[in-house]
Amino acid sequence: MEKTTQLKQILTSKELDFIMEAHNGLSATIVQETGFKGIWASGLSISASMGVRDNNEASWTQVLEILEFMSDATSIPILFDGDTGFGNFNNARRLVKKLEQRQIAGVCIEDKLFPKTNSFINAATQPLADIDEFSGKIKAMKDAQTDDDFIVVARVEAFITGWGLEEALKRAEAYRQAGADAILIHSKRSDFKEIESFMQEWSGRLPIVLVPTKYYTTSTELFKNAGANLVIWANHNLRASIDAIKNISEMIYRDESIYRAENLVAALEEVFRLQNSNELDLAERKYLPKK
Ligand code: SPV
Ligand code: MG
Repeated sequence: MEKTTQLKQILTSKELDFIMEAHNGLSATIVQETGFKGIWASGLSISASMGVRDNNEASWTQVLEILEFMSDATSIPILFDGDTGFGNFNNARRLVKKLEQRQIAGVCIEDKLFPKTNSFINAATQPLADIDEFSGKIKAMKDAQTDDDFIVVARVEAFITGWGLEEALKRAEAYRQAGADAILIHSKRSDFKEIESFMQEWSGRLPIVLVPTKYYTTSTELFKNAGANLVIWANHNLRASIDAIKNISEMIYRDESIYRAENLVAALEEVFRLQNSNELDLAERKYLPKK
């Protein structure tokens, strides 16, 4: 099944689904092998893994290169964190074309301004996009897609920037009317309250996507009961890798030896397996001249 169709089914199915963050071809492969139905190509994680900030410091084509590796390595759908669309409607619709060419299943754009800042940094001072401008951007993106099942998720940042329920609902409804396939309602609170009130009023007008990074103590059951369609675990592979890299670097630095580290890291054979080295071995036997 096409990756776009897979993502559409995930979003529109009755059951609550989960997608997991990845930030390169290797982590995308691992997410797929784990059993997740889809991948979140996180802006935070991709930028951090590139050693830059989540402020559009990496250009959109640099990010596209990473996405291409992620997409080539996997067969489950990737939902790309497209930040604010890398410019106005024109940049955003060109992004859709380029994503489709790489079999990326969908993109999420947030109603802030380029260059964006991560939602958990100085959130209250972040300006929101003009509703009409952002709605035009969504329309242009939906008009640009050639695959009917390509997904555009509109992310509402009203709660993040200190606005209330009314503003969040007004924006979500405008984005629905502009043609968005789903609404990501984001929150920086450590509880589920404002999202829950939003979901009650929203009452299923479009599928709802949640990112519980800050309200991680909320039980998944509550997301289900509130009627959420998709939960994004947005950054835990990146954060796990930071700890793993720090620990092993420190050990080897102190020991001036890799003796203790050997049994604490993945076997080389596992690295080769994840790279699908076996396939090249077979291909060489098939295609290289016999000696
Ligand atoms: C990301 O993963 O880059 C996101 C989610 O946009 S958050 O960091 O929660 O804003
Ligand atoms: Mg992001």
